[in-house]
Amino acid sequence: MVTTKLLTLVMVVRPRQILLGMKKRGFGVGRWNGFGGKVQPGETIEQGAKRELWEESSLTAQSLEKIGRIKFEFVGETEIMDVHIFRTDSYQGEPAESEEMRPQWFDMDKIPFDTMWPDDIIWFPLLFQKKLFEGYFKFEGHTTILDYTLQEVQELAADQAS
Ligand code: 6OG
Repeated sequence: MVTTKLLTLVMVVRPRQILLGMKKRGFGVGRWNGFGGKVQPGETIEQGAKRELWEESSLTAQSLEKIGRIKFEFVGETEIMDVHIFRTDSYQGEPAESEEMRPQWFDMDKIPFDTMWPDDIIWFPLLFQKKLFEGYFKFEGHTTILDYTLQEVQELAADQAS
């Protein structure tokens, strides 16, 4: 049976820079990524996104813009990761290292794609162009994309699990 796991990913931006965190443990360890994790029972996707951002970076987001949704399948695994992606440029606090993440600002033209999930280089251009998008990536292991789709969309579905 295929199950779906609801996850969040928050991209924090300031003029010409983006904040990424080096994942220190767990899924995606050793890679730079936005901040996020599993949505907990009883919270909305956006609440989960803000909570994870705060837990992992010490930043409080005033508002999050929903920018994308990507479903990830890993060959041989029955769980689909349904990742809801947000962007924010309005936040409070200073990024601080947590047990899970070591945050660092990167210039938009110096993104460390070599040490990121391989899908990122494909959808980051849409993030920078402020386009909304939906995608699906099929992975073999954690480094090979077997196939994918990525579309720009006019709007994203409301905050719901399906
Ligand atoms: P925890 O297991 O740490 O949440 N995530 C991905 N992010 C990118 N850029 N590419 C992927 O390609 C990803 N798969 C998962 C979602 C995992 C975090 O990693 C993100 C979550 O923010 C496969 O709680």
